Amino acid sequence: MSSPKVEGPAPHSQHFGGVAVCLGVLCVLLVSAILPLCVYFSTALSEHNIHLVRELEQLTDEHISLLAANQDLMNLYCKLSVANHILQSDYINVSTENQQLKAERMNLSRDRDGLNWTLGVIFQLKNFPVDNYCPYEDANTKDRVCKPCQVGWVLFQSSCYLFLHIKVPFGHLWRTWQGSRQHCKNNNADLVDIGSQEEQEFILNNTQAYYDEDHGYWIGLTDIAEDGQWLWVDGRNQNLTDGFWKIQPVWGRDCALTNPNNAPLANWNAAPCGQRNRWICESKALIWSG
Ligand SMILES: [Ca+2]
Repeated sequence: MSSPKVEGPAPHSQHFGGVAVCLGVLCVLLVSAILPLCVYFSTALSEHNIHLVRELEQLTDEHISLLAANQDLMNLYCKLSVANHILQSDYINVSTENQQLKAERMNLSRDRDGLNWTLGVIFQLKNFPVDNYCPYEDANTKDRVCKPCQVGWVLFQSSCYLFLHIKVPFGHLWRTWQGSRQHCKNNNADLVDIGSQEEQEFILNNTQAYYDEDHGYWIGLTDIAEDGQWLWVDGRNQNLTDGFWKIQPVWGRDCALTNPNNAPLANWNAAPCGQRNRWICESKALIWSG
């Protein structure tokens, strides 16, 4: 009889055992490799997370600060808007006041110029006829109101005129050129000086033909000092080709008169200075506003 034969492990079982051991070793190796990595990454993630939390806290703080700053800026903007509105209102008020002050300044300048004019007129007078220029407005209160011209005189531009056809209707009161001039001087005036077409036309509108066509109204123009040299009473030269002559003056006729019988702009005649005529006085207006 044969004894039972003891058999060793089967070849494929030995093979699996080896594989299992290898796998086990491999697992151990893997675990030993992964574990540090897990620890590492876990630590890293934790640190990163902490860092992010801090950044978040900083950003939150900054956000709160920015919100506060924004609120401050909004408040400041509101205050500045109110201040701007007030300034605009003030600017409009100041501009209006400025316009009013400019207007007042213009009025004051005009008043000053007018007063200087009046003073200049008064200073030229030997005696100021206050009753003629500034009659009582109210006899009870004795308040005076000054007028540009004396009573009976006519204002035109910056002058006053006295046409003597009113006060001397009769021939025996007509005067020579010198006598007429003296009458004007006695009234703080002089014979009229005609310096413009407007003045010439004004003169003609206030005179009238009388007696005959040789008679007119003496004006302040003569060549009595030097024949042919026609001068106004203020010494100003009058060219024979200018002015409003009807015809060229001839020798022996040394004083000029304006003649209502002639055309308005071909109007002046020369006449003997001793001829008696009506006359026209002119003086500066006492009040003149320019
Ligand atoms: Ca004049």
